[in-house]
Amino acid sequence: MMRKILLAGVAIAIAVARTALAGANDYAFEPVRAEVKKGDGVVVSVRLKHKATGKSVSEAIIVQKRIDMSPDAMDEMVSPLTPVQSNEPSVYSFKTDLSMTGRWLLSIAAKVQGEPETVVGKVTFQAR
Ligand SMILES: [Cu+2]
Repeated sequence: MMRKILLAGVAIAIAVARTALAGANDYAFEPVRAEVKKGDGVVVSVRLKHKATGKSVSEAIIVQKRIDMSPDAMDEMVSPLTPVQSNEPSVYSFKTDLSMTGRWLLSIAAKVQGEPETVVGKVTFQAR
């Protein structure tokens, strides 16, 4: 009897731990195309995915965004981002000016339905 109660307690503890682990890390932003043309009015697009299921996540609300050349040691080289309409609901697109060839890092934070934590992503784009 005691043993059964103990086992039930362990099972509950594991279930609670699993729930706590599920969170913002279950999601990932991926580039739609990691290579873009250098220039003004370039569109960069990322797709939001639920890692475990591989399903695309739509209707996320982008709460923060920044693109800079930190991968090429130019953190101060920042460009503004303007959201633009994308062809797919799970693709989030932004118009920006990539004035220099090299690597640009898009840092993005989003609110996903049913997920209390803010989902963050870092996606590198190569401007050519
Ligand atoms: Cu630069």
